[in-house]
Amino acid sequence: MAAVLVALCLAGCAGSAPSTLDTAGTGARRVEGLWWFMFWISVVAVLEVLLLLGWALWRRRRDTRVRAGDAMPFVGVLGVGLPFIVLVAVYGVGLRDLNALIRPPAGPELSIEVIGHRWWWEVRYPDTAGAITANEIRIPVNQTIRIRLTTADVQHSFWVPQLMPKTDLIAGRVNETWLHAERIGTFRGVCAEYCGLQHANMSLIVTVQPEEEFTAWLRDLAAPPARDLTEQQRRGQAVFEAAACGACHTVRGTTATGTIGPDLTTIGSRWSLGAGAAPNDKGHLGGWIVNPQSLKPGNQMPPQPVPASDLPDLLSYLETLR
Ligand code: HEC
Ligand SMILES: [Cu+2]
Repeated sequence: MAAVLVALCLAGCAGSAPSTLDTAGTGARRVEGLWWFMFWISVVAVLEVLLLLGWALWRRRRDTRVRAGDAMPFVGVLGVGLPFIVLVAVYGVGLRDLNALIRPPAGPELSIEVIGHRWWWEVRYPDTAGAITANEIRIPVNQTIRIRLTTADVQHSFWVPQLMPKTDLIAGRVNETWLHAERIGTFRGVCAEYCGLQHANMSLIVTVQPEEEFTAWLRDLAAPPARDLTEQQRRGQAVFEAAACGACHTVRGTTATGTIGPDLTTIGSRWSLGAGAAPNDKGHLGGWIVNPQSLKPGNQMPPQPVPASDLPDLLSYLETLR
């Protein structure tokens, strides 16, 4: 049993899983502080109980004439008084942190809208017309970001453990939270509310960048630079526009304006396919298009009957969308 627990802990600690104890955001740091506070209180409480138990066993052997009433001061002080003080203290610290988490440390400098879908994230920068992407968020470092959350279908929950605590996405309402990243890096986010079959494959990546890098990225996202397509890539674009893709997907600057699936304007640079279901390389992209159900069973994209002879052209076109 102990060996299993140790193995589980090592597996959990050694991997690259996003840990709430390795924080890079103001909100998550506060939660981490609360975690350690409660951890050390628990350590002291367990030690206290073990010490008293040891002491009781030791004393019982020596002195058999203890009367029940002798224990009353102990029960009063250590059994009632101390737990009361500890619980009130934890409650007070918890309230203080909750209160601090409601309000951002400074006025938000940037707004982002996140819309949950089964099973992917739509991401919009409402202050920059046309800046839409999916399953990834980029933000400038050391700025306060307002995040407005809603859902297109069922309930989801937005959680980037290293940066901020969870906020639910609830149908018919907009929840607001904030994010303040303190260092540059890439942080994984997940859906933290069970939302159906592919709940586990509903991840996103938050990339924290220096401000100039972020501004350049946002500009290109809103107005993708003109692309010089080769003959093959141009054939691929024709395949894309002739197939059903445009009914569900948007590629800005083309006839594809669907909104059922993720915006594909920058699919070529995305970190994954299917919100973390598969790596984004040519092989997986081809497999995804022909049968997305094998890589992410149950997802909302049906298999696409693209002829094998057209697939290489389509793939080389999709790779240019970055
Ligand atoms: C009926 C709607 C529909 C059609 C038609 C459709 N897709 Fe999709 N597509 C989706 C949905 C929904 C997703 C999101 C699936 C998920 O991650 O759960 C998706 C995801 C994708 C992704 C992964 C995007 C990402 O960021 O992870 C790619 C690439 C893609 N589709 C390409 C295509 C191509 C190319 C075509 C045409 C040959 C096509 N799709 C046709 C609905 C559709
Ligand atoms: Cu979800």
